[in-house]
Amino acid sequence: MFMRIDHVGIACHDLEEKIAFFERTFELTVVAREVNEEQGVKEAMLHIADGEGGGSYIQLLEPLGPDTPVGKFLAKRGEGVHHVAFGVPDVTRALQEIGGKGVRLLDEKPRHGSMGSSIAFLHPKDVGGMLTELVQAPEQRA
Ligand code: CMX
Ligand code: CO
Repeated sequence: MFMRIDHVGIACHDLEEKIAFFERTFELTVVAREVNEEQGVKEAMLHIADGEGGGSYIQLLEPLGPDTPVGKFLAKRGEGVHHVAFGVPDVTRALQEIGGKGVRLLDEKPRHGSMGSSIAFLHPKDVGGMLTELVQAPEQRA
């Protein structure tokens, strides 16, 4: 079902400061910056490697406000790993299969994600405390 780890999402207060840290410390490069109003975030993708079915990235996330998923997370837990995203060939199909196994879906249907991808989230309480994202890259076909 999972082809790779697409990205690890990291919540931060100051996106520009964290981008500078990751570039300087790990020699990573920002390949995309986006404001995603629907998810309530300003974000940057830093490229790590390319693999079968797509690349892998670090996703830095700054909330657009306190009453957003990442805003609430920061207030409660502070900066750190917010979610892990797995690459799947078909996110709609993966949602059906995973939902059928009793895991709560935060998205019944895919939403718009970074760089033209389709994404959906699974409830962290049903996945061992890990907020889990499914990602279908734009070039992937069922
Ligand atoms: N990782 C692990 N556990 C988490 C979590 C996270 N990121 N966010 C919340 N939780 C836990 C909380 O600790 C809480 O547990 P307790 O009841 O034991 O305290 C429980 O889940 C409920 O959390 P909450 O603080 O009451 O927050 P909400 O219910 O309002 O929302 C969640 C939680 C996961 C449903 C919501 O954040 C969500 O829908 N997330 C998906 C969308 C998202 O995160 N988008 C931003 C990223 C966009 C992108 O990657 O492109
Ligand atoms: Co993500």
